[in-house]
Amino acid sequence: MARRKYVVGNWKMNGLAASIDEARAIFDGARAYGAIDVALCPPFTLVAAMATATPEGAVGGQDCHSAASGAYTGSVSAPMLADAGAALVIVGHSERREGFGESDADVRAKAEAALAAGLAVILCVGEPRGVRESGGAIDYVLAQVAGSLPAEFDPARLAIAYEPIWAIGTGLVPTVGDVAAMHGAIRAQLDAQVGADAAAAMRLLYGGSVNGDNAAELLGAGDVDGALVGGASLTAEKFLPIVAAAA
Ligand code: G2H
Repeated sequence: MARRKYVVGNWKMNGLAASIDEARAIFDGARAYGAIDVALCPPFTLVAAMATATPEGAVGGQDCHSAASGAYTGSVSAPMLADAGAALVIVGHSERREGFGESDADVRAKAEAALAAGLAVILCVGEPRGVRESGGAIDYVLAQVAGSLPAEFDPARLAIAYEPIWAIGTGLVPTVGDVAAMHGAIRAQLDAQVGADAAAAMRLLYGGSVNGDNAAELLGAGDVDGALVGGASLTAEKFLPIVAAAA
């Protein structure tokens, strides 16, 4: 089954109102590449303005709460993101799992809340350096997939991003062979977990130090349907070469 390539920018805690111009430049530039899905996930403060300024319906949040509303100071719910114009949300990023103690069950609840609110989901998984070095990366990541994936979902609306933690923001990247092996293992597990048709429809993204120089190689690895990009997604100059490599 043909899956459209998907390149998503995760701005993390970067971006002020003036950055909306950069987002516009990114979406304008990406249009030249045709049949490819491009999305940007800015900080919450920019979601509504960016969604209004960029008509593609491709702006998302970087996290959401699993509850729809309530006494959760500082949190933002999935229906609130949708209300602000978001079309998607990232859940389970390692900077949330590690920095905020989010478990697989938490990530699964967030994914379910997001889907119920009509958002598409990018669900992140990835192993720490010690696990990679001890040879347990695939088992570790497959356990995250098993524990984080909602019981039922539209496979077209849920992508998995494999982001080895040791590759995030470090300039280090796995070998193409390691990326292909991990993505192949995730696809095989999805096949067993959700069925062959759903597994074949789901997009698997690679994330971790993707840039214009390494994108073509990483995106060319087996079972890689796109990229989740942090630092290199903040400007059109850095992000569009990655989009071009995916096209
Ligand atoms: C991994 C990635 C974006 P970077 O977190 O999710 O960030 O590309 O800066 O490594």
